[in-house]
Amino acid sequence: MKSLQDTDSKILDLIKLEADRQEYGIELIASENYTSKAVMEATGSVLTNKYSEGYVGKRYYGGNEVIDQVEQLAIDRCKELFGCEHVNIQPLSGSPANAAVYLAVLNPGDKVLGLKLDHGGHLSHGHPVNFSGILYNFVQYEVEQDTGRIDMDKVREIALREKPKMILAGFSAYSRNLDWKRFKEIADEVGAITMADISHVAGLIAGKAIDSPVPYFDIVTTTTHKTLRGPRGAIIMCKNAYAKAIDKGLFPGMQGGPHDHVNAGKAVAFYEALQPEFKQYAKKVIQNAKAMAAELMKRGYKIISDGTDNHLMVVDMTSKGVSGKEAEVALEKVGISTSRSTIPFDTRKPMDPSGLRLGTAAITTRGFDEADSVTVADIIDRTIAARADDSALASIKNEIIELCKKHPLYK
Ligand code: DSN
Repeated sequence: MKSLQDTDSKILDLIKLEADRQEYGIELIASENYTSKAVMEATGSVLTNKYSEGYVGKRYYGGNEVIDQVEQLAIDRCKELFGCEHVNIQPLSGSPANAAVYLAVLNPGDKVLGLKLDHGGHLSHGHPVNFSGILYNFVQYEVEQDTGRIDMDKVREIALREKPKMILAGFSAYSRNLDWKRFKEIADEVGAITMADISHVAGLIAGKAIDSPVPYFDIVTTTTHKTLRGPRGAIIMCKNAYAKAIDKGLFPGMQGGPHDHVNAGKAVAFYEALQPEFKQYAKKVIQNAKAMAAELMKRGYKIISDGTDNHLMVVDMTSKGVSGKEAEVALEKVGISTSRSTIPFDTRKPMDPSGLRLGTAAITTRGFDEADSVTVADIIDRTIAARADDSALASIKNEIIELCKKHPLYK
């Protein structure tokens, strides 16, 4: 068998270029992180060769005695990590996980409450262009214009009025903690199923830095590659009462063969997240985000909800006279990766919205502390101010390379 070096130098060179980009750039995309080499070894292993449709001990293919052990290990570790009753570790990613849940517990046309996309929700939480909004009757709740926060009394009002079959709590761009208990109380009042999508904050929950919906909610989905720092993929946790429906919804309902190499990577990530250092990591992610947000606000940047409780913040860049896209492009020139974002009640279009979403999961993994996070805020501010000055941007880029060298990643 030949290696990449022997067969495809083009792809090998591109991988090296991307490794350099990651090593010498500052990653502030809130949904990204750096996995360990151990996670990458598992995902790059021979497990990629196997077909194993079905579940542990009940496969539709032979030769699965090792895969069964891999999957069972991932399940056991996940249960220990999150304290869930049941988990399906096969979802390929976040949207398929959510789709499998809907398929398992809803009928097309059923009513669901979910947070609106431009208020911090996710496409798969009922946006009209997404399968979720096309197949199901999502009613969207919002954040308040003056506080940037979800008002739980309003969620209750909507729930009492709409009587949804399911209430979905979760986000991809909301920087405040959700009141899981209150969501559950409201759901109980109207007889709704509770579903949480903790994709963004799963690592913070696993590291016990913020509260978990697992004790309260019927179903909890999460991707595994954001703050949880595993391979790209997802899981669905649920109460035992939903286990059969969820497993059937995922396979054969939604997916075919699981990606066993990725599931092995998930098992490694769960093991890593069970170690005491991961608790420190989760705590530091939040400290770094708070430090960065405070510094940006000190410099006149408007942050939605005026700060953060988690790893992310959404900055209204129009407070500095630039759009989210202009800011993203300027920052990319100096080696800082960010993602433009709509802000609540945005008057601009999604391709060029008002906001910029920043997150500290990745920089914390490479060892940035609060002082470094303040430095990053300073660099962001100087980059935005110098966005038309190529020589100033070139010198900031060098500064960033030096900062990254102080915190080596894989090299
Ligand atoms: N694309 C992810 C994010 O950036 O939040 C969510 O799917």
